[in-house]
Amino acid sequence: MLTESQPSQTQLHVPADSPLLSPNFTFGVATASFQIEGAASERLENIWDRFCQVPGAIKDDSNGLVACDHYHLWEQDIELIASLGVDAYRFSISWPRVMQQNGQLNEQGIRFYLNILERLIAKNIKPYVTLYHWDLPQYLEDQGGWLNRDTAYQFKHYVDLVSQAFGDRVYSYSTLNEPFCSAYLGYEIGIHAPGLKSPQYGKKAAHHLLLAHGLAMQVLSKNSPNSMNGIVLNFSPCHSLTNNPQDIKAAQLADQHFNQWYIKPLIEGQYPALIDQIPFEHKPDILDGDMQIIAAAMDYVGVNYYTREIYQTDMQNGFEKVQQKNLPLTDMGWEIYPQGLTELLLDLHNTYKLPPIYITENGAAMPDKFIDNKIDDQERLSYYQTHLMAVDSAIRQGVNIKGYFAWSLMDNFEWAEGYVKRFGIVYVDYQSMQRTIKASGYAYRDFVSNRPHLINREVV
Ligand code: GCO
Repeated sequence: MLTESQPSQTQLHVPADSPLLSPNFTFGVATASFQIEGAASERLENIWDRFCQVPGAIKDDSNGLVACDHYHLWEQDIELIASLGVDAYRFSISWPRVMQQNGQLNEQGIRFYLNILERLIAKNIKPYVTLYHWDLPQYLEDQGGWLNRDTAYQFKHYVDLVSQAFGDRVYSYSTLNEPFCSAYLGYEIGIHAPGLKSPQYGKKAAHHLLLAHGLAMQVLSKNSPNSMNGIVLNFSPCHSLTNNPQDIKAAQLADQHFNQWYIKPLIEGQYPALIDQIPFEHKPDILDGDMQIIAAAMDYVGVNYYTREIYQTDMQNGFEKVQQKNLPLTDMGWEIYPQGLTELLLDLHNTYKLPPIYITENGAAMPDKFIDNKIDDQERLSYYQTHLMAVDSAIRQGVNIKGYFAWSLMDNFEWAEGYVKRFGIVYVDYQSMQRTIKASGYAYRDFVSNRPHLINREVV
């Protein structure tokens, strides 16, 4: 099913002394359950199944019922991952696939992931498992979802059972992927599932997500003490449109809301000072002991980076996002701004006492053209080139970064954007389900496969 059609292409390259070439630096590819698996009838309904039924919620009116059909094609997909020569594969567990509504494991769902874990290990690919990439079982949403504190305890229970079932097969666990997106996009502005919209909801949902993370960390340190356990956060550096103090303040405020609100409690056990300024009705319900639970020690922090944002002052909310014209954009309309990744990593390093960092997602949607059985995605390739150099630069300036994952292994269901936006380094034909490696995928393969320690090993 995989077409062999390598386009002529540019390569990815870094200087010979680049820290990215160290044998200890991990390269991987990433996916998420709802975005690729399909086979919806073999699991419980989740909040994205329901959200996809809301007219207008998904740009192309699509859903995750089939997606990339990875549930049935997982064996060839692991062959594909192995053929790229990567060290690691980051994927997520679908909570509604492995749990039943009665709180017991769904053995068939567990088997699916055990097969994947065992195959990856057999192929010497490290499994990086995300435990929550946004697909909450719908029955829990019916009980309030992330606005209900009990959901955090339900998550703990689910993590307890799956981590026991997976035993020592998992190299690394992330509790949550991007709690900002779950909380803000899902409960505050409603452009993601479950589609609730209230300024009062975002930070309440966020608190329960962070609590769920902390509770899960307790379970993981008991059930899986040898895996590397942490969380994955998304960040966009917030820049001000002008040097005017009002705009600078606006950008700082946005940064507190969208970036610091998540990392600070995890590392320092407290929310940013902003918590004293927001209206009482917007504040989370923090019980005694919550902040200690949230600030559990982590083995690593995952950083997802795509772009920066630009803000100006606004009388109502204090800040307003500015869409600048004439900037280089991806197909998502996101500015291509690699220096933002270096800046972000240095900022995090200078502000917090962090465990090692992994870049758990970075990549770009581009308007791919399938011509002569080839996808010559030079723009995506150049995005990877410049962002790898941004990571190189941050490491040279002292940031402890241990790995990099391309988002994404293959084109998939891009949430509210449906299937129109393509992030893969592998192209997916959604009719035939055929996978075709893009020029960027070949370049990534050649880059990771030709690292000096691998070449030397072959020679010996
Ligand atoms: C994310 C998501 C991915 C998206 C990607 C592009 O963690 O934001 O993990 O699911 O597809 O970010 O928007």
